[in-house]
Amino acid sequence: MRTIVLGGDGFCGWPTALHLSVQGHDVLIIDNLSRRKIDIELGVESLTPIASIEERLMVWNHSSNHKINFQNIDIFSEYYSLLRVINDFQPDNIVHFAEQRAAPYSMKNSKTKRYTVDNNITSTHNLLTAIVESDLDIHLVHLGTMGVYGYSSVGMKIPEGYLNVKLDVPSKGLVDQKIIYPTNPGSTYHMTKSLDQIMFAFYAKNNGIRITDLHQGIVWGTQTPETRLDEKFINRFDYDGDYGTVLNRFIMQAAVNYPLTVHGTGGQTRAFIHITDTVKCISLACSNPPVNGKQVMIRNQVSETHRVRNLAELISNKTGVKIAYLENPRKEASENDLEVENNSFLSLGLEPTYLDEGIVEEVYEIAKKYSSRANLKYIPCVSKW
Ligand code: NAD
Ligand code: USQ
Repeated sequence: MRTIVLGGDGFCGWPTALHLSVQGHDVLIIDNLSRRKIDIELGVESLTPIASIEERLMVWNHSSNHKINFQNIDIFSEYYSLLRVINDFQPDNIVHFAEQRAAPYSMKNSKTKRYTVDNNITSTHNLLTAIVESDLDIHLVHLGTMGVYGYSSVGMKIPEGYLNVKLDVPSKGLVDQKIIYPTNPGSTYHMTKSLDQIMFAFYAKNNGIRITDLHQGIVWGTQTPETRLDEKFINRFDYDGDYGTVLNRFIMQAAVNYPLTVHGTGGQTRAFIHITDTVKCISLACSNPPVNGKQVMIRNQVSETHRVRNLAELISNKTGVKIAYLENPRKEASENDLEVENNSFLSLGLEPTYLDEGIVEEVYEIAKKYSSRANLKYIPCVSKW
C-alpha cells in the first residue's frame, strides 16, 4: 500500500511512519515542522535528543530496505502543493496526524486559540477537498481524540462514535436513529476535533470519501521496536506544562525527583494507550477501511482507563517521589468514571499493551538517561482556564 503520513515528524507520526514502512507500506511523510518551531517559541526541548527529520530519514533509508520520503508542506497554507503531491504519489491511505494537539497550548491566549482552530480546521478541510479534487479513491485515517465525548460515561460504556437512540415521534411512536455521540469538548484543541467530525460526516455523505476517525486516548511511552533500532530514530518525549501528557510527565518527574503534579484531587479518569499500540492500531485501520463510503468508521483507540491519582500513587510507590496535589489549572470535572468500548480494534486482533511495571520501568530508564536535559522550570502547567 502507498501511504502518506501527515504530521510524520511528530510524537505519534514518526513511529507510525517507521512501523508502516516495516509493514511494507510505501511511505511519504509530509510535515511543516511546526511542532519543532513551537518548542523554540516555548523555549523547551524534547527530553530525548531528537534528530532532524533529514538525519532520521538519511539513517533509515541507508539501513532499511524500505525507503521513506519527506516533503516539507504546510497543509494549512499550501493547498496546491498538497494536491500536487497527492496526485503524484497516488496514495491508498492518508494518515492525518497534522494538527496542533495540546489542550493547554490551545488555551494559553487568543493567539494560540486562533492558531489551533485555523491550523486544525483549515488543514483538515484542505485535505478533504484535495482528496475530492484528486478524484482518487483514498482512505483517510484521522487521529481524533477521546476528548470529543467528554469524559463522563453516565454509567454505560462510551460507544465507538455512534449512539443508537429512540426518538418519540408523534404519530409514529418510537423511531430508531443512529447519531454521532453528543460531543462535549473541554478545550479549544478538543473542540477542533469535534468540528473535524462534522466535516468528515459531510464529506463521507456528499463525496463518498472512505474515512476512519480514531478516537484515541492519552498516548504514553516513547519508544517502539522501530525507534529503538538506532539512536537517530529516538522518539520525542514531551514533559513541559503545555505538551507533556500526564503519565509521561509523572514518570519524568519521578526520574528528576520532582513532586508529581496532580491537578486537584486527581479524581479525573482518562483513557490511555501505549505508543506501540498506537502504531499497531494505525496499521490495522489502514488494512480495514470502511467498505461503504457513506458513514465514517469511528474506532476508539484505547487500551485501558486510569484515574490520575492512582497513576501518581503507582509511580510514587515505585520510586519514592512525593505527590503534590495542586490547584487544578483546568475547567474539568474533579472526579469522573470512564468506561470505554474498544472492541473494534480487539476484534481486528489488537493485543493491548497494559500499564505494567516493566513498561513503566523502560520509560523511567529513558527519562533518567536524559534527565540532565530537563529544565525543571518548564514543568508547571501555567496555562489556566
Ligand atoms: P505532535 O505535535 O507531536 O505531531 C503533530 C505533527 O504535525 C508535528 O510534527 C507538526 O509539525 C505537524 N503539523 C501540525 N500542523 C501541520 C500543518 N499545518 N502542516 C503540516 N504539518 C503539520 O502530536 P502527536 O502527539 O504526534 O499527535 C498526533 C495526532 O494524534 C494529533 O492530531 C493529536 O490530536 C492526536 N492524538 C494525540 C494524542 C497524544 O497523547 N499525543 C492522543 C490522542 C490523539
Ligand atoms: N493532569 C494532571 N497533572 C499533570 C498533567 C495533567 O493531573 O501534570 C491531568 C489533567 O488535568 C487532565 C488529565 O491529567 O485531567 C489529562 O491531561 P493530559 O495533559 O495528559 O491530556 P489532555 O490534555 O487530555 O490531552 C492529551 C493529548 C491530546 C489528546 C488527549 C486524549 O495532548 O492530543 O487528544 O490527551 S484524551 O485525554 O483522551 O482526550
